[in-house]
Amino acid sequence: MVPKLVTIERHISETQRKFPQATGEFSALLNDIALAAKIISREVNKAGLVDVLGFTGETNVHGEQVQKLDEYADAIVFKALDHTGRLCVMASEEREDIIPIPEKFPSGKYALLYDPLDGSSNIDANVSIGTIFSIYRKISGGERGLLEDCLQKGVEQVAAGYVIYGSSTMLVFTTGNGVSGFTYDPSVGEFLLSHENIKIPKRGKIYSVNEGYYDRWDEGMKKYITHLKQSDKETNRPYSARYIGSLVADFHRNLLYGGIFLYPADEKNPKGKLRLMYEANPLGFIVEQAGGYASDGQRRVLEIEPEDIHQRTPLIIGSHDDVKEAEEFLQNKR
Ligand code: P6P
Repeated sequence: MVPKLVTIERHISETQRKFPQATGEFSALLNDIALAAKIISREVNKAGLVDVLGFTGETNVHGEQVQKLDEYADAIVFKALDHTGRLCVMASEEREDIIPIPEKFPSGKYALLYDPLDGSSNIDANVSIGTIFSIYRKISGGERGLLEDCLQKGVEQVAAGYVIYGSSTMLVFTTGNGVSGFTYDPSVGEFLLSHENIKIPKRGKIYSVNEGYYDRWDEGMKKYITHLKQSDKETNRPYSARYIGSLVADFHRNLLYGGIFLYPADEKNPKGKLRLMYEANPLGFIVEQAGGYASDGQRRVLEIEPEDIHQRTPLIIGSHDDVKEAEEFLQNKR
């Protein structure tokens, strides 16, 4: 029997029949992103063989050493999307300011924010890394996009997704009608539907946090992690500790198996380490569409009013009941 071969185009056209507000624009935009993912995947998968490893000697806007693959992925995403006429503006983790669409190309209806290669410090160790993206509708007047098109609350996203470059390359995204996962088949050069309508278990038994920072945490965080380590048959405790140190990989495992990922505020990072606009918001949109929840410890991440495209936020994300329980500890209610 020939398996049902559902490509991204077919899946979106079938979805948009059920949800008329989804437009063909999404198909095209997500296919442009899929093209970038295919090219980045090729480079990531041969990184050990070709001289794309090693530092460029430059640092990015955050003062972090930039690996060649970071720059490469950033440029690939930009080049795959700059001429399509679907975007009015872009913003990238690798670039200080918003990225205008070149005048020679038409401007479109959407703004794209992206982290071209998250977890890139793990490249040399062959650990899974990822690309994360977030899409908003243009809200500013005039033809070309502006900063305000990029600085919208997470609840305003119209689509979000990530690519995980692991044992296989997967594209996981939502357009607000559930979460779908596509696995790349290099032999045909297509992403094929492999995980339809992903739902995260309401409660998991995995927790993901860098416990090396224990001494920097506040009391609520220390009590929560201690709580997870105590045995309790009813709530499946003790939980198992799983921490890859690559956000997309940790998030993806918890999305499929259930669990909670925490990168809280601490003495050294009062706003946490992760970025709101191109890490917390897109993953927050995805996890909520899958039945989970994302918080900064005090409130829903998607409700945070952004002030800067690179602003950081604490991120507690994963199974709904786990994140809600963590909030109780972090708000010192337990
Ligand atoms: P730490 C990778 O550098 C990253 O940005 C995320 O992918 C990951 O979740 C986090 O930082 C790991 O940070 O402080 O635990 O090494």
